Amino acid sequence: MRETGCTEEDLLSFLADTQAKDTPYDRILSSMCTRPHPLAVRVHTMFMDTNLGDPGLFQGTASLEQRLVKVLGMLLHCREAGGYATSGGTESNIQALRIARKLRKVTNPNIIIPASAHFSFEKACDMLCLEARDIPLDDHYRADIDRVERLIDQQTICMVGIAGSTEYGVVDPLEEMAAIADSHGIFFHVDAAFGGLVLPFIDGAPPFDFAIEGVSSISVDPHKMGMSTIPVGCFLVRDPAALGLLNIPTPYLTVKQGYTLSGTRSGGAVAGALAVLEYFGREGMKALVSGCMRNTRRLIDGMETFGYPVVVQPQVNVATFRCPAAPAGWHVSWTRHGHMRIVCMPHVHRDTIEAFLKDIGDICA
Ligand code: 0PR
Repeated sequence: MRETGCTEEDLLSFLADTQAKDTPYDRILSSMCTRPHPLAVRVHTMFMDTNLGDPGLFQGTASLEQRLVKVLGMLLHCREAGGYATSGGTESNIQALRIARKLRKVTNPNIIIPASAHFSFEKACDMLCLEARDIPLDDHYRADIDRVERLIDQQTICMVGIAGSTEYGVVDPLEEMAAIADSHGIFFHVDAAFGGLVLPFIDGAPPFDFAIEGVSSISVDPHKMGMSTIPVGCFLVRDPAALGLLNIPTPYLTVKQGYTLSGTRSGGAVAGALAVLEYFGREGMKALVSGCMRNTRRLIDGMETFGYPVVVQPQVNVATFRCPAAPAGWHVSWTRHGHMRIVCMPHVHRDTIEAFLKDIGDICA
């Protein structure tokens, strides 16, 4: 550390120069995050000094968190769901597995999980000493329902399904999976970190949430399609009492026990997330999602015109292509199977898609 501090002017100039090295969102086609809504930024600033880790001190902000849980619980068809604002899908997925582990005490616990699952589950299994049993995928990159049952045994504590997979944007056969989990009395967690704020706004989308009877818990992230600031996810459980399984004593805080994984947590992004959802309402979210889905379809049409077929028809705004290389200056990502992957987030406007397609066309020419 410097002995004497530098001037604010020098510091801000250094920070601005450094920030200029970041890739601007206009060129990012690989991210599930996006530029936050201006309202989220404003509200985040308003609440940035609050600490939800000690909710008795910030009762107003804590009530906003509970309101966020209520809004998302109702959207996902469980008015009575319990939950809290996490740092994102990773924390929510870890918490789901912690609950499942406490519900069924066995000596060598395993979980049944689609091979397409997000890598956060690998972290969770490592931390919780769980064996992960992969469900092979079908031709549509979804969990192959015919291969689920045989993976289950007496040591299985949880099954996971994905609503809007990270790489291919597809939804697992969740109703069938839930029925199997239910028939074995197994906790069933749906990772809707991405799809949870997309699927409710698409007409004809498959059921994925608490409307399916066997669904025990859900991860849904406002910091993805909810246009909030980072970090805010939400972990929801059908039975609020399940959260109590995670309680540990917090003797010197304003509340005497807590179930969250993180300790200190800013209320900034949480209040911002709620603000965006209230400001948009279902209509606004539907308009946002429709735009992203329209752009996804335009991208697919355009890519196919150039002879780069879509790998699988996505159910959310994530498209994958059999295409060997991206034009210079664009950030796409590549799936573990070597397919080009583009996420049509709100910052990826129609103009952006057209500019990308033009550059792809120039490569072809
Ligand atoms: N579950 C699913 C289905 C996800 O897609 C992700 C993240 C998670 C859980 C974990 O969420 P958190 O990262 O909030 O803990 N999916 C993206 C991914 O890993 C996250 C991301 C976002 C990656 C922006 C890169 C990026 O630039 O691909």
